[in-house]
Amino acid sequence: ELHYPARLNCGVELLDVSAERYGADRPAFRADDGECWSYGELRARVDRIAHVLTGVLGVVPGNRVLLRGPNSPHLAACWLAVMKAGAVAVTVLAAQRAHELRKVCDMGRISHALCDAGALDELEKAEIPGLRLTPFGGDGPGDLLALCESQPDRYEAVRTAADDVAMIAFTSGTTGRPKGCVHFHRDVLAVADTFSAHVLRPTPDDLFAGSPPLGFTFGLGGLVIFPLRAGAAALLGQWNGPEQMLAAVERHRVSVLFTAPTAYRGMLSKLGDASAPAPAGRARPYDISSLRRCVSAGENLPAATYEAWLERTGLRMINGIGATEMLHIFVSAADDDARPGTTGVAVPGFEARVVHRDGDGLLTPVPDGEPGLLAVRGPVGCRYLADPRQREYVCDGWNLTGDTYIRDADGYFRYVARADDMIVSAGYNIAGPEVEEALLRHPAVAEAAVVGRPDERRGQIVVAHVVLREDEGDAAGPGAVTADVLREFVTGQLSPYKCPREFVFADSLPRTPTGKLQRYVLREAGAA
Ligand code: 3SK
Repeated sequence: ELHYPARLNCGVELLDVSAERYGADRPAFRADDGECWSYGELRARVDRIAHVLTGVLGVVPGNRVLLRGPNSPHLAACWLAVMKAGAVAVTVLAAQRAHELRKVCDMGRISHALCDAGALDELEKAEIPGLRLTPFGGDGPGDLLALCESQPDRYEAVRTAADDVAMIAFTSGTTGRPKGCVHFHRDVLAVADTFSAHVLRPTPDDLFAGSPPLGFTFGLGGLVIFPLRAGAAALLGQWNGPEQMLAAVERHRVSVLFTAPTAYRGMLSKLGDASAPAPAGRARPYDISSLRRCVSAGENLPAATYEAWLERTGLRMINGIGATEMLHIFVSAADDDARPGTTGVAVPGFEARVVHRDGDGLLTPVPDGEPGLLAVRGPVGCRYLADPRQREYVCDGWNLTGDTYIRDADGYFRYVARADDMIVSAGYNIAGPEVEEALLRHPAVAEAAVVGRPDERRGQIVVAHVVLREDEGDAAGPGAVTADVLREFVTGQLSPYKCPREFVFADSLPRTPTGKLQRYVLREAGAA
């Protein structure tokens, strides 16, 4: 069990305590252009921002401060300064548009915003009444960094309580209806002291990098909280596509990578065979030998992707399931404990089980080997900001994540589907992800989404939306990969009733800004 003192400021713990423990000269944040801030330099920058927040912008403890921008050392420094000032960070995705920002500011009662100077447009367009907006990284006299110049480089952090609110993370999940998830100062440390400390096990020599934005708690944890708690460094930037990510790993010698299964598949398609010649446009193959930990979350990791990554890189991915409601990952496994095709076991500090929920909200355990709802409890949990959906998420002290899982007899959890992604066709229960996994084994298939479409006779029929890989499609000859080819391919692996009746070929699939598949968009389009 984790024990934290009653007074705890997670910004101080992540920065000042780590600087003291591991050395203020050690690297903390790196940027793609080669800039590197040590722990000591980061602390000075954060403390000056905290002075500006409280002394110039009038932020008081408990104020909610919106943070917006692409991943960068400056954005992460702003987040730490908000923590030290005892205010509440509401980090949003750079991809969010004016009407979405308006909603977040309204629901989150945001008083101040710190925004990357390159990402101001949508926030200005949103015209949020009473919002005090300060840009950073620009060149105006009102820019945060200009305001920092005259500030002292040490700041006495607010002595927050461990149970004071540190952040509100907004999620629209895969359904498009936003919810604000409230997390305390102790929660921020708890995710580092559970998943990161026991499963990831970073060292101070690690360099973390990855694609998830800091506005998604997968990114905030993986690229700020975990490296700082371990005295390690993070490379913070934006990489558009697999080639840029592979090049960044090679150039900076990244050792810990956080990204989603789709990105791992994208990188695999650019890595080719270990013995193959360099990809077009490169003198030699990517050298990613610095990698030692590859974390996959945000979506289910198909066994085929896990195995292909292992074969190509020699590395066993760390699969995990997390949720914005739970802040980070709570079921996972690494090294010899990893079992392909499963997500893993409850992370030390958490309990997980598979349950059935009756009409009164009572939970009963489901026997091993049978599907049911994943329920989890531990040091962090769901606290929605004034939302009746709280009662659906938290029942009897357990958090119901909305995922259907099977627990194997040995305690490993096997993903089936999001509970609302189950397809019922002619009385059969079909999990879309199982069919997607079968499709993804075909070399020409880059992405797949399998959903149900209403059908008079069968209730629903199985429809597969498929994106073909450009190169593989060409190799097979244009038009060679047809619905019949894929149907036969799936029937070779799964019972015929699971086989899609219809195939829709597309150039891309609808995804949330955090990269999750929006199956509901495909379902609604099919039902219309
Ligand atoms: O939502 C998710 O999938 C997730 C995964 C890992 C860590 C955090 C989150 C929110």
